[in-house]
Amino acid sequence: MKTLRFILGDQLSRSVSALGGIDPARDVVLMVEVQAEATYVRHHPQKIVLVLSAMRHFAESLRAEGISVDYVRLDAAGNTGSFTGELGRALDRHKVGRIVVTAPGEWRVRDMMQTWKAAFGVPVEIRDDDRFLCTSSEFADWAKGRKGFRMEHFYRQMRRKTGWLMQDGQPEGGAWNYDAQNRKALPEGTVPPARRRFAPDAVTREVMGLVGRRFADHFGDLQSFGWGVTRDDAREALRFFIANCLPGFGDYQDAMKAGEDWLFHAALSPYLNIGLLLPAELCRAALDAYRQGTAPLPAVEGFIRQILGWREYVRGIYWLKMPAYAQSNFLDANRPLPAFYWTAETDLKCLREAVAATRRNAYAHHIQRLMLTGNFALLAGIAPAQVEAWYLSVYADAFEWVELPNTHGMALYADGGLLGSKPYAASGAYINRMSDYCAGCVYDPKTKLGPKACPFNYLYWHFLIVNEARLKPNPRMALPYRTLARMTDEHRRQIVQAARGFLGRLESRSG
Ligand code: FAD
Ligand code: DLZ
Ligand code: SF4
Repeated sequence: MKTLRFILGDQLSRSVSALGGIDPARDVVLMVEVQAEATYVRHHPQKIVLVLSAMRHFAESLRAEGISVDYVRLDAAGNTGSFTGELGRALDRHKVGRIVVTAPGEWRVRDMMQTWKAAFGVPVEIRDDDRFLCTSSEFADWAKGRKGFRMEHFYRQMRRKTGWLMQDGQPEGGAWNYDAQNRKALPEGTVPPARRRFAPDAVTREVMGLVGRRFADHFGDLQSFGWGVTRDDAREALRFFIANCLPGFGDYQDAMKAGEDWLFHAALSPYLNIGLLLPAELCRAALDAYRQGTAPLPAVEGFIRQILGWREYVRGIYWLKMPAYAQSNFLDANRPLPAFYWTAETDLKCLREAVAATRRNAYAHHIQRLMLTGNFALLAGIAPAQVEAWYLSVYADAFEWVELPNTHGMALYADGGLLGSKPYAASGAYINRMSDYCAGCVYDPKTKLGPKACPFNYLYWHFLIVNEARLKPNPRMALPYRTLARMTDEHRRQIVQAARGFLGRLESRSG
């Protein structure tokens, strides 16, 4: 039976299930560039270029194998602009007995796919996405009957299942976790490895022209595009990371430094999330480095934890809890997103750096996302849906299955502790300890009140005050609430006054 195999822009793996059993002599692969996918949130131009250029290269690699690919460009005549519209047009071009797809990464698209059989009168086979290390049903089994979910418990089960960094049923080195050794600030004079970037080829340059014309009003620089767009590029980026960055990954995982956009991070998430790399190959490459003695155990364990643990865990939560998950707002946060998230115009230097890096690269490393833009949105009580729309649009690696749990659960605690055990709330002291931003800031991280006071300081205590009823019962919040209890009423009043003044000024500049 002739089959139409519809491949989406984040399914660019030769091993993707929709291509399983393909008959090149008979079947057709459909790939479509559509306006709706670039605008359901206004994606950073670099993300659009990455996806479209990688799609074009992937289509060429299939054609080189002798597979017939029906590829619709964004500017093709008659392009309807949506997956459903383009599938309908493709079915007019090809008489097929069935459609095969791989389950998408977003709830929104899953809903769409479920309408196709009735809309087109052709059977639609939705295959599992088996590019992950844990299936959704395996995750549901793990979650069944548990009162609370903790990444650590899930991660240990995944270590046992894969046998990675395990010896005789015990964790390699005797510990599951080397986080205590992995929290160093960057010592003065340490120079992170210069990052390997990829010069745009002719295909990418053509896409850049198209994106520049169509999406000129989207947030983000386009000309600094330097992402790889093929599997070969992505593998080269992986080799570079393993050789040059992995040895320092553990030590400086939580560090931040002005002007250093990548530090020792992998910058591989965009490739993983569109399918140019697979999670198992990243973990195996790190394990090889450990065995060969080129990377220490805390770094390798820390890296594998992010992929085998966090990445799989957030995906599990997403499919287990959606669509209700996105609706919760445990802290009743409802302020509008401040304008500086789009402009970088703020006198808080740490936030200015994080937003500017985001604009430059469509990338910010995890601690910038969690402890700067995320922490600020948490402390300032910004409405989760607005923060989530921002994260989904500004990063090259942003797809809802991974963005939403990280933002809604980890950064904003909007799920009331389903994903993490306590809010990642921090004052200026934390940022000062882990970065060099404060030295160049108009505010002072050691000052608690007054015009020089770091806003993170009074916002932190204000956050604890206004959320006391919700957060005080949490045993993991006992320490800060004991400190709060020792404050005089007058001190509390001054904190509230300072925070309200700051938030009022912020709100008048929201956008
Ligand atoms: P590294 O720090 O080098 O980590 C290695 C790999 O581990 C990453 O490539 C990534 O695939 C995986 N990883 C690490 N942490 C996480 C995590 N918390 N969740 C899932 N995977 C993880 N990641 C995305 O891929 N897409 C997103 O849209 C996204 N949104 C986020 C939003 C917020 C508010 C926060 C706090 C985190 C978000 N993350 C997201 C997780 C994490 O910040 C990025 O995966 C990471 O910064 C990617 O850069 P890297 O490849 O240099 O990662
Ligand atoms: C992100 C994105 C963009 C910008 N454009 C396209 C596109 O034109 N065609 C396509 O197939 N996929 C695109 N994508 C990725 C999709 O948004 C992604 O596949 C869905 O969100 C499902 O996760
Ligand atoms: Fe950020 Fe406060 Fe430090 Fe300024 S003083 S860089 S606002 S933490």
